[in-house]
Amino acid sequence: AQPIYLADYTPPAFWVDRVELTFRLHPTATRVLSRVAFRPNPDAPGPFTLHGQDLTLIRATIDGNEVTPTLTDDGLTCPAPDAPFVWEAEVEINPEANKALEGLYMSNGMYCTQCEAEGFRKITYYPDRPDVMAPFIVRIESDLPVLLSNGNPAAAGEGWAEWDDPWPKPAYLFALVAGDLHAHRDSFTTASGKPVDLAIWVRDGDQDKCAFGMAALKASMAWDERVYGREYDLDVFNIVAVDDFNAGAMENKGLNVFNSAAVLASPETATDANFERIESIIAHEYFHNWTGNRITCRDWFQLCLKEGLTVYRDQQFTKDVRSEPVKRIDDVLMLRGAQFREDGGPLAHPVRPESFVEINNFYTATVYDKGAEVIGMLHRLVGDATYARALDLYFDRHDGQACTIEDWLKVFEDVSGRDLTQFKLWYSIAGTPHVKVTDTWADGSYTLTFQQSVPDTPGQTDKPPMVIPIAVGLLDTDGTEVVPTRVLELTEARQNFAFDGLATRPVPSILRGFSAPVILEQTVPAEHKRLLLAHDTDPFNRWEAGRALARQALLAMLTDRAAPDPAYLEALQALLADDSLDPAFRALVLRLPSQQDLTQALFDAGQVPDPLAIHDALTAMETAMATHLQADLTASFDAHQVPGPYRPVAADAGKRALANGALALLTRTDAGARAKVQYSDAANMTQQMAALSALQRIGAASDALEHFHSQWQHERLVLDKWFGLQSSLSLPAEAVATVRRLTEHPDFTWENPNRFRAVFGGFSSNLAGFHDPSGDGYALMADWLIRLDRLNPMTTARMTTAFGTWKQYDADRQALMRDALERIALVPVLSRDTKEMVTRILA
Ligand code: HT7
Ligand code: ZN
Repeated sequence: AQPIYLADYTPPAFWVDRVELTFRLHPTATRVLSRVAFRPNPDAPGPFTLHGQDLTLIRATIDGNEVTPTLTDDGLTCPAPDAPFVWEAEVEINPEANKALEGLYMSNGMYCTQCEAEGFRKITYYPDRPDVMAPFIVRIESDLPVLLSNGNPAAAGEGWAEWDDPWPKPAYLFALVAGDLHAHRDSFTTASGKPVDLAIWVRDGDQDKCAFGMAALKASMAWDERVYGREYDLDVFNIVAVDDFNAGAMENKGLNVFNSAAVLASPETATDANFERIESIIAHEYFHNWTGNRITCRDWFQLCLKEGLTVYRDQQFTKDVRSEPVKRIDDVLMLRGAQFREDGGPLAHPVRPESFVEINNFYTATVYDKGAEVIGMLHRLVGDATYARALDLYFDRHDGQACTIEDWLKVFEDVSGRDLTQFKLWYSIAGTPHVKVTDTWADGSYTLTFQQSVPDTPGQTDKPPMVIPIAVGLLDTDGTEVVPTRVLELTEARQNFAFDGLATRPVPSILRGFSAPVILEQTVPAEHKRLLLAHDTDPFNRWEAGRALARQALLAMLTDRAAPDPAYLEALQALLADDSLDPAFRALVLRLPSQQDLTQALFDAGQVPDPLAIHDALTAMETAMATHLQADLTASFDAHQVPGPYRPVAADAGKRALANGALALLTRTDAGARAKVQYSDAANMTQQMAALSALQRIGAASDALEHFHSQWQHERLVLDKWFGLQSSLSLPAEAVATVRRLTEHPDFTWENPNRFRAVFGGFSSNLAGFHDPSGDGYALMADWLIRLDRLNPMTTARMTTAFGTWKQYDADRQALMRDALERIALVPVLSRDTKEMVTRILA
């Protein structure tokens, strides 16, 4: 398949004024009748072509006259009038055979669609590109009791329903759902007094898992009014939970479709982390109504326009309704764990890519999370008031349009008066910038010198300096802040910033709040790190100092066979006991860097990471923590038990996180005694899973696992946890055999993406297991990716990223991983999605 280039964009040759669709639903032979009013685009004359894939064309007419289109590789073409005309077509599709879960498919007897990015072309012939926007009228004919589509309900009768979506939208936002579904209903009145009927539609038996999602939806609607001045614009807002889904959720206009795992929650079946994730995904999809739906993307290269902004908005929401510092730390952990890894390897690409073979492969951490960071930097650079004015202008100027990053930045230029030419590099330059900082002290003047550089990435070398906002504060050696946070703006390869009038040489706190997505290189003496951990007024850098101490101690264990650093353990002790600190924050400080973090740290230091040694160092450090901090951990564990009925609120979740962090450590030295008690007493899934994980990490979970399976065998989302926990936390020597055994389990319904991801996503995060020196882990993963690719290319392609870091390892492992990748690449009928990914990874 040939790449598509941003530079080759041309506007559509025909606009669409109105779409009418009729669906005669049938599991294997659904008929789709379309009636589309086209109008030639005088600015871009060209042939009349429509996208289409896996469709059987029954008949087509133009202005009522039968036509015989020429079928092409990706659709059809047909002579058409040079004036407005009506195209009508009837096609047949087979939803039951659709296991790729794009277009119209079936999941547990229910019909459901997924059209982003290019799934609508699997439903009917249409200009399936985001810059073609039109109002849709949809009629659904089926005996199923619930028939849903976008927009407002228009009419309904026995065996049919009609929906009218007045807001022009691209085809990727189309949705249809039909099934035997049950509604959890509520309502919301918008700021201007307009009532909106809300419903979450679920399978029978799931009705008791909707209340939290509904509350999150109402909170999101209120927040978008209060913070961004954005009201909802239809009479209804429907959410549907579906079990078979390739991602988290989809923002179809007025009819969001959610992976069950991203909306259903009860205290018994979902953990605190699940609740928080559900809240943020509901917010994210809801916020898309303005940033994505009302204003959409001109083409798929502009994906970050809607995704970066919407992630930024959902992050702001979570900061507001939970804890700002904790959310920032969580987001940075995610960013470094996924995006920095992507940016530093063969899959690196700019926030706005310039070419792709398969757009589904570009729904990445770079587009989403670095895209959000870029907006955060813009916000920081222009300030709150200007950001708010820019967003107002963006909504005013571009409502109803399909836009580009140029449109977005122009709004900021117009409002702020700034020239954003250099800032725009963030959208086109791949790779994480490195910022090296040194300092000097002379005659009462303290100078920070910054040097920035961006490493080479596939297809990009010799990169120019970027605009990098660096938030800095200064402390004295007693830990008192002597210069509060100031944002320094780097624009050159090397730059000095002087601070005068200081009595003594200060201790700098640099990149406060993680003010830019960069790798900061600085040599900080351990005593300064301890000072910052104890006293920095910036909570992010306080956590960061603890993190740096942990990393340093672990690297010393790995490279110099050092013992766990007692000074680090002492610093933790003081923090654990500091009840003025949010328990959720203390839980984060207690968490050690992951196996992935240490792999990357060793690789960056020019060493070859050994997954088993990393696993053992982490275990040894945890054991040392359990031994040296036993009294403090026990006190923390006891003091942060949450009595009474479970509530999924941040305050309680933070206490549970700290108690369960302590539990995981204490389990290292008590043979699982505490965890076993907690497991049998657990009254909610957070406590149950925390105990089970602690036991699994010391290889003592077999009885509890058996019990858990029999308790939860009928709850598919909980069973995913049972699979995921074993594949991700099995001890290195047992991991491959465990995963093989899991794939042979009768409940391993591998065509379901959640189940497949639970097993193989979990396995790929278990680095010491996946990278078993035999290569059996790689071979097992490759076998299953090859098998899944025949059914579901999108999920397969995403999971090939497990091999993305192959060049970081020793020669033997590299050879084994390369073999596995080449074996995938050589499959004769490999999907375009997976082919593109393995080719890029191998390059
Ligand atoms: N805009 C959506 C992205 C998406 C997707 C969702 C479900 C299945 C396939 C998908 N492909 C792309 C989700 C979001 O970012 O909100
Ligand atoms: Zn999104």
